[in-house]
Amino acid sequence: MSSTEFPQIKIPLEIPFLDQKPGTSGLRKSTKQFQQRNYLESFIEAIFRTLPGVKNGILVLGGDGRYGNLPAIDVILRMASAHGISKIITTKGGILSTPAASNLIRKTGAIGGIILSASHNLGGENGDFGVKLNASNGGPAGEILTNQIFECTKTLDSYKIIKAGRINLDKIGVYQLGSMTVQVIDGIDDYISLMQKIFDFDEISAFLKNDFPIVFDALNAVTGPYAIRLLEELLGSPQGTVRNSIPLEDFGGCHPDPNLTYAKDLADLLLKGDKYSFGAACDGDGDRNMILGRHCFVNPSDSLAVLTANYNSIPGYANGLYGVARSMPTSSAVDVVAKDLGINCFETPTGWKFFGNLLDAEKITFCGEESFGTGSNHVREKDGLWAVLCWLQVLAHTKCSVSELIQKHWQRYGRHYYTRHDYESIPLDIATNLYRTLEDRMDKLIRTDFAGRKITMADNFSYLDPIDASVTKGQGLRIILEDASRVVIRLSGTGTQGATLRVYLESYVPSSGNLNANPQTLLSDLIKSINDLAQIKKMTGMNAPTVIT
Ligand code: VG1
Ligand code: CO
Repeated sequence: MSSTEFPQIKIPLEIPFLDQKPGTSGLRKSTKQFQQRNYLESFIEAIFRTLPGVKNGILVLGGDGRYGNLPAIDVILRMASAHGISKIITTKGGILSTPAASNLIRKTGAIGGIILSASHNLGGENGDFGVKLNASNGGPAGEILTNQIFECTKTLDSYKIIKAGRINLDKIGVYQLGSMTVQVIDGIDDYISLMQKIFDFDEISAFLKNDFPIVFDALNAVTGPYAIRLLEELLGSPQGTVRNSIPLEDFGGCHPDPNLTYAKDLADLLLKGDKYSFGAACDGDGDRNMILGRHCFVNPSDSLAVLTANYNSIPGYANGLYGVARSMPTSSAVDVVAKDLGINCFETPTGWKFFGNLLDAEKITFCGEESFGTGSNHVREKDGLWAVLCWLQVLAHTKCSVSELIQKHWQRYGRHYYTRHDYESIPLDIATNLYRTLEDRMDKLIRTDFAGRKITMADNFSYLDPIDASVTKGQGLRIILEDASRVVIRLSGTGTQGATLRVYLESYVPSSGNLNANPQTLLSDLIKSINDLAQIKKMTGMNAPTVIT
């Protein structure tokens, strides 16, 4: 095909203001904002001008199926061609989970990937949309690159695109767009074969068939087709095991955030009913996971600790772990296991990109965040279905129920009681004022009383990356007490309505203590004290958090 069939045009740009939050590996905004003229194009132009290797490079492209995905893919394909990308690998229907995209980038030697998703935020015309950029290691673009892209958005005056008809993504095949090849692949296969390398499917399958009924809720988001293939077709669970399995543009109204509030139907099935022994859900783009057992919720911080303690049940890791890492607000449950195993445990700021260097340098094998994120060195993103398979493998290998496994864990290591309180949609000025006021007081808090104990440390968390020696400051206010209890306060970087304040609370009870208290009760003195100290109720006018985990 001659290039005259695809004339390249340069469109002058009135730059919309892209108020990308510093440090985020993409742009996440309301769908309405993305519909503004030139909004998507500006950000994509900045990416193509900044990302190394664009000329003649391979790029992976896909999304979680939410409203706006297909038109965005069309624009990005035509802009990629105009910028000299040699090949785009995309998928049938544009459906590609974040961990599957990470795998594809690594497998194909791509210069990176663009994932269209606002992750766990609502979708649809009244929901959110997002563009996430991943680098050539398969992980979220790091601070340096994202800051360069943001700088670039400020000076754009035009963008490049070719004129061409829309490629039909319903069919697998190879297409030509100007000088660029578009390869439409199935998108599921590569991920499934990666899982088959890590797990013993026969062992899991035999275990499930022996009276261990499971249920998975894809919340009408990206994981449905992956979960059907894995759980129903390969592991032999009955049809219907995967609920809400078809990715829909508005997620069928589901809020694709796998927690006790937004995945309530699933939670009720497990916590109140007796039909299932195991339940799980993933978020919009498939990188988060929630694990439930019969009458039992697995806190994500505990999940990381339990998987670390049982790593040798999983064939892909049976040779040992390099080390582990957790984000700062994640509970210290995994630290205790790491110590017992004699491996390093790193503490990073919130956000998966901070694990990238540690994974690349083979300092860690497992990592996780309290926000329902668990993953390993198999890709450079957190991976929801991988975590589900890890749990099933460990249960199959140890022949335990979820609650038995958790109880045994606490009996051995003690329990890190943990909760997170989210206050959503606070007016920005109020949230900033609350945070700044507390921040200003941090120095003076040391050695004062808090919940009947002395504060031994109070600071704003700063991270020195052990690999590239970069320093990231201002990652959350933490108050540490003499008994190692912790309270952490952060402002969310992913919310799109006003500000979200997150309060994280943790207290350790040794194995000789009460291991089965209600976390809200056990942590009530910390909850009250931080409310008093930061004046959360008074300043926000909210009597209770929006979400309690
Ligand atoms: C939240 C979580 C954080 C996670 C991030 C992206 O960020 O707390 O742990 O890495 O979402 O997850 P914040 O800044 O809102 O607290 V996802 O599923 O959007 O890739
Ligand atoms: Co996500």
